[in-house]
Amino acid sequence: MSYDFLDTLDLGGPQEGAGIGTWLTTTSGESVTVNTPIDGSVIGEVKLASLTEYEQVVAAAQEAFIKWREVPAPARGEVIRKLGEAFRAKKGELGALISLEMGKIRAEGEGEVQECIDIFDFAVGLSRQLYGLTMHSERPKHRMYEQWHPIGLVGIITAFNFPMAVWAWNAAIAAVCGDAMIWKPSLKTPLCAIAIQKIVDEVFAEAGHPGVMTTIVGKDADVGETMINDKRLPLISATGSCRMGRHVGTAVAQRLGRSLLELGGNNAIIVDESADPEMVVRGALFGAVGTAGQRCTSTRRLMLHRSMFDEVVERMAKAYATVPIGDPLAEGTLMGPLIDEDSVKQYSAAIETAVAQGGTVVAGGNVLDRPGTYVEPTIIASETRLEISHHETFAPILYITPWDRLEDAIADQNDADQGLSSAIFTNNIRNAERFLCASGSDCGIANVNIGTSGAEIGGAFGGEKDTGGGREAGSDSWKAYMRRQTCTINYGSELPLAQGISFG
Ligand code: UN1
Repeated sequence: MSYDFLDTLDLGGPQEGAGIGTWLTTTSGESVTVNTPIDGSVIGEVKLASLTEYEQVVAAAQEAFIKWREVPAPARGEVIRKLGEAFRAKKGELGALISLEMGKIRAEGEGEVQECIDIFDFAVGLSRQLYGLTMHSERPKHRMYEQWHPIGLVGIITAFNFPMAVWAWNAAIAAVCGDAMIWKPSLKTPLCAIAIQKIVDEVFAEAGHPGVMTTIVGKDADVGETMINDKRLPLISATGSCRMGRHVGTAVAQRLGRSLLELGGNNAIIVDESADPEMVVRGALFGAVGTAGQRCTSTRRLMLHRSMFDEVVERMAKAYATVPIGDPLAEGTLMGPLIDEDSVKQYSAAIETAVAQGGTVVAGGNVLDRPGTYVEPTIIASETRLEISHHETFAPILYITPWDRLEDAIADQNDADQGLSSAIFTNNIRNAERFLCASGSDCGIANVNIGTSGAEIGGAFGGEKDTGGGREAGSDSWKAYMRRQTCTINYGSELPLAQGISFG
């Protein structure tokens, strides 16, 4: 297979004369082979960095930070605006590369690049809005305010499923905040990272600030471990499994660093008796089948009011049977492959367990007999909740159960280790508000008449409990990337003490 769009993206190896803004020759002697999940064929070989290169990258980022933090924030925003333009110019090619390396369909690949562009735009505006509060001092002729300064070097660790957008959420915000950063992408999707870094290199070299955004392709065991334990990186922003997040969070806490964690989800949609069944089917289909169920926001559970159960299950099963599965780059495909064989094994094991626990497969359930890692999107129905539905399987498996009382449905939806995304489909305003109130959904994201996935960048993205508590992207998530300073100024000629203390 030839992939013409790769010609437009510069994915070549190191240049001569390593320095800031160039690619280093690696000394590890190891490399990772990149296979496309489309048919398993090899699409690249990427040399892995060792700790020697890690030191060089940190040194480059430190040097870049010293200069970058002095640049006025709106001028930093101007560089991000140019980065956004560069992404716009290559949106199709970058989207196709995501499909090729990760397996999501073209529309979703391009959607992910659009998500990068959106956060760049957001960051440009934000660069003029890094506001601090002012306070009234209790002392006469005193003034108090708080200001925000760049935190320093940010370590960004990302997963395979959003090989560009999650980097962009972090990188765009960190950059306008005045930080420099080191990105360690998933070893399953290093080509996406290289394509991005090549664009970044050009934009930042032209701006005179090479080294603000750097990438290191290395193993968790050496580069990853060193990053999370490195005091020179005051903030580690990590996206991935709950197991990974627990490890990262513990290591960073041990050195009293800051971590921003965006981990797994076990996201449910609740459907009440007033909901529009057509909207439910469309919302649940995108939520559960989109990205082949490999989003942290993917819909894992569909909880139907008993009066809706038969109708919605039947409609869902029909919709699932017609999902075109195949090459994610081909026109008309709705579901591409899973990322690798290991994911296929987990998919099969989860279905087997679900059936053993009393679940009925009402759609899908099979691995496709063809090259690549293709499976059928699967629905498993049961009268009561299956134990397996407490676990996040990164695959298109949807568990459906009926409910009679909204209270029970909300309690059941909250009965998950993770707390990322949640949704209710209803036309009943009382039920909607019941779901959104303090004793309703316990997740970081709660939607009404929208599925659990596909959040916009303008909101803060993340969740509670085992999801890790971090918030990335929009709203005031930028505060995680800066340090806060409270300043008190005495413009009088007396020295009154706070709390009215008289001292000597
Ligand atoms: C993820 O799966 O890690 O809300 C991120 C969504 C996307 C981001 C998902 N905007 O589904």
